[in-house]
Amino acid sequence: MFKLNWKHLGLTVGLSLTLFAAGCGSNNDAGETNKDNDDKANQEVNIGKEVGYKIIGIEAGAGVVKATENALEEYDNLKGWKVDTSSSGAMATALGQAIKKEEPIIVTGWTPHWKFAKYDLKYLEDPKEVYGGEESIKTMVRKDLEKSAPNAYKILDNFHWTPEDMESVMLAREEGTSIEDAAKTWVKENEEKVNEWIDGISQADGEEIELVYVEWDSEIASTNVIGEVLRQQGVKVKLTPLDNAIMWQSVANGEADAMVAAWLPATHGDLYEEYKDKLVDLGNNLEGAKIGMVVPAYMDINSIEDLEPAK
Ligand code: PBE
Repeated sequence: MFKLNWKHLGLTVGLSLTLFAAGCGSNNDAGETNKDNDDKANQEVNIGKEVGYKIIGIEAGAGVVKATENALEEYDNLKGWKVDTSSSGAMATALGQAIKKEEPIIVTGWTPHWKFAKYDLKYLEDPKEVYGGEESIKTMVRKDLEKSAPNAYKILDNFHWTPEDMESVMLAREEGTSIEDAAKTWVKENEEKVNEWIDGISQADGEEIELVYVEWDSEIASTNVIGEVLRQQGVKVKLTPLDNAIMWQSVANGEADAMVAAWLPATHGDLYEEYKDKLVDLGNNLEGAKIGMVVPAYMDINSIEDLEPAK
């Protein structure tokens, strides 16, 4: 009780000082202060209006696009908003152009991604947790791969790296290196890590493997790196880009051998439920992934809940 009174007293004194200071300001310079306030009111930005109540999406089949469509349903303030689908490349171009002009933009984003190294960005808070929390990326292979390609299977099972590893490959490619060279360089410079993946592997000559992936920057990086390691061990490797749902389906029905692009539990949760009984889950190849709405750090907004409803 006693303590509380003292706190109150402190607050009162503090408040009076603030009022006093504010009072002094308007006495000395009343006109100026009013003008400032007027300007502020006029400048009141409506981010929703500025971005046309639109979120820049990527490929229609991506989990982050589906999650964003869910967000538009879940958040009352996002009634009337739209998510534009295109491609990961188009999203990155739009983001780069907006940042050049310091214009507002909202994109469907994910980590790991080179955009966080290149630009100052932030995730909008998602109090309803529509985008889920931290995710892992998992490796899924077809049934019986262990029998037909035991060495490749073991290497895929051992494949595990960090968001920083993945980002460095993505960044090299973004800066103009071909993905083949970026993957080779990473493998060369990370011998210790790669040696753990190929530990105990006898040369896998004669084994063949088809890796399927989606042309997202993160998956281009991971698939090419593990592809390069398999190749160096004598495996004949084919990389096939597909749509997300088809990627899952092709490994589940045995048309393709493996994928290292399963984002779980949330992003690809629906596809996992559909196909999990037909797949062999080789566990995480990366921890610390995330998806969400991403904006440039200069935008004066922090939460999805603060976006204005469409008019
Ligand atoms: N992504 C990258 C994918 C998973 C990997 C976030 C664009 C998706 O949304 O499905």
